Amino acid sequence: MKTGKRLKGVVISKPIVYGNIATELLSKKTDHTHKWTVFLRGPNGQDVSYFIHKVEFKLHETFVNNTRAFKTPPYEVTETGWGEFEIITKIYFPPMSGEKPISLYHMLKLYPPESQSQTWPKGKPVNNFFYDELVFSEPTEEFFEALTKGADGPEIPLKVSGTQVFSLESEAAECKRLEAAVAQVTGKYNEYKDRSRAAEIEAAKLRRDIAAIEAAQ
Ligand code: SLL
Repeated sequence: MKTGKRLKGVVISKPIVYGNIATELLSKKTDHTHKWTVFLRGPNGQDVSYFIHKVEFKLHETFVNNTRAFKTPPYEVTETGWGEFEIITKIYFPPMSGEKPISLYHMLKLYPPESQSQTWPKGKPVNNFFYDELVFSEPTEEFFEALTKGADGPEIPLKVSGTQVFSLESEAAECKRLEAAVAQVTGKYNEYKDRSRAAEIEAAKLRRDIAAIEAAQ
């Protein structure tokens, strides 16, 4: 029965990967310099259409028909062009979910990072994609059922392989890096706190000395 009733206190999140890959065109017949693909998919390359109704990519207005909509996967646009711009990816959920669409803002990258531009091998693809999670708070009963029943296989791969660069292993490694950074910052903070306390003590002592000298005059 379609009730639209929401499940109190339930939060469910779905991992996604979105972004673009670009390669330089080696033979340029027009002013187009790159071929690129912008996409939205599961981090394991898996189908995410069981909880998505439609995906819309809004390209720069210099493109013909610049809003490209897909009701079925793959959710991706491949184009050729000459410039970088922001792409808005709007994700629509099934009507029974009662969820508003979510917009993701992605900067299309065609060129390697500045620091690597001299050494970048010709024709090597430039990747610019991100891991994120769509969070559904108090989903409707029907949407909850779709979200939980549709998942097939692990949602996040255990290890990095090929183009699957987000994994539980890389997430754990990033946690370690963040913990090390926090420890380093805390260490520095304590070090500066000690130095600042010592300087305050020294300043107080100097103020007392000055007062004593002034009193003696
Ligand atoms: C820039 N602000 O100047 C950006 C705009 C637009 C890129 C980039 C169109 C391709 C076509 C195209 O690549 N536009 O003509 O179909 O860098």
